[in-house]
Amino acid sequence: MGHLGALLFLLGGLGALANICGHNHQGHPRTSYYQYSLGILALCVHQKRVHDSVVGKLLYAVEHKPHLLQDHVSVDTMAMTGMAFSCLELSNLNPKQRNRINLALKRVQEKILKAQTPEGYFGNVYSTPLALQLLMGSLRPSVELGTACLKAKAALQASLQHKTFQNPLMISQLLPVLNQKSYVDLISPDCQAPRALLEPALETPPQAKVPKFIDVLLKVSGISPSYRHSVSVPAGSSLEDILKNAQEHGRFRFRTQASLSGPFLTSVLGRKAGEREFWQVLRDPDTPLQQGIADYRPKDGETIELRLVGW
Ligand code: B12
Repeated sequence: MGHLGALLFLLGGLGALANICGHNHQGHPRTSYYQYSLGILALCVHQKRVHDSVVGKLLYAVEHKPHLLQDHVSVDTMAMTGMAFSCLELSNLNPKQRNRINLALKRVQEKILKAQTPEGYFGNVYSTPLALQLLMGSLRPSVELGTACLKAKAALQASLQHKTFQNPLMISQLLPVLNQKSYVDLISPDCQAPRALLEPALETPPQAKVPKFIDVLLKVSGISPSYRHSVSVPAGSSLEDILKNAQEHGRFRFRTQASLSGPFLTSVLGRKAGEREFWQVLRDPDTPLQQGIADYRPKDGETIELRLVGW
């Protein structure tokens, strides 16, 4: 597995471990099922046993909460949950729960297979690496599974030609797949094995031309008064550059928080997202972006909406 993949996985795992036992009164974890699963997986690959009641909460969620996860992140969460179960199944750390783990794993796999798009992605392009990590390591291979994985891998390979993977965290989830590995293989890592890496994208030499400018309409909704303002920036600017430009030249204000995925938008026009709320980023008409503000580069004439929503 690539060092980057293992390192970012462990960093994320450490963060998630701190929250592993925290369930609130509504019965969901204080963080998310993604982080809850990541915590169990990180402990499991180090062969640390967690109490049956901790695993039991995740099993219960898979058994009884069909919509346990929000849309855009459900495949990622299913995949992480599945990897936690795969590790527990392989390591037999919670033998009393063996049958339930086995069934939950089957259910998670079926759900991910159902989420395959006509292009071949499981969920979206960025959830496909984690989904493939889970499915490729399945202890129950079948023709259906093999065909679905081949299709997904082909779709991923095609996306690599279009520089879809620029974000280090996303690359860290993809690299194990390119090496036919998954986080579960960290139970006994083979550090000497030759590694497949991503070829650095060919840089196009800078053009000595006058930069072309683009106009982007920035909208804020979910709070009042709402906001609409057109921003003119050099072509190729990121959405973060656009927000900075709007802040420097007008009444727009925003704040971010650094995360492993990049800057996470936390506050807009002085309104901080509260608990279980977030500033969603959309492109007109009503399409949530699949990238964060530092990675997404709007096109000329696009309308970008920042919408305060619950999750
Ligand atoms: C849970 C989750 C969310 C939750 C986070 C809240 C919470 N407290 O759990 C919510 C619903 C708020 C969310 C929002 C978004 N998310 Co999200 N999210 C995830 C998910 C499933 C797990 C992240 C996690 O817990 N990691 C483990 C912990 C230990 O690491 P961490 O670094 O501390 O995690 C924090 C950051 O990841 C941050 N975060 C979550 N999503 C995103 C996205 C971006 C771009 C950034 C910079 C930070 C960020 O919140 C996490 C919890 O505090 C990942 C899946 C994945 N494959 O990684 C997608 C994922 C990272 N999200 C994604 C996206 C696109 C978004 C949004 C941009 C969607 C949108 N159109 O608005 C927004 C972010 C907008 C903003 N305000 O900047 C993509 C990123 C793809 C890419 N190219 O980088 C992923 C991979 C999902 C996917 N398959 O499309 N997300």
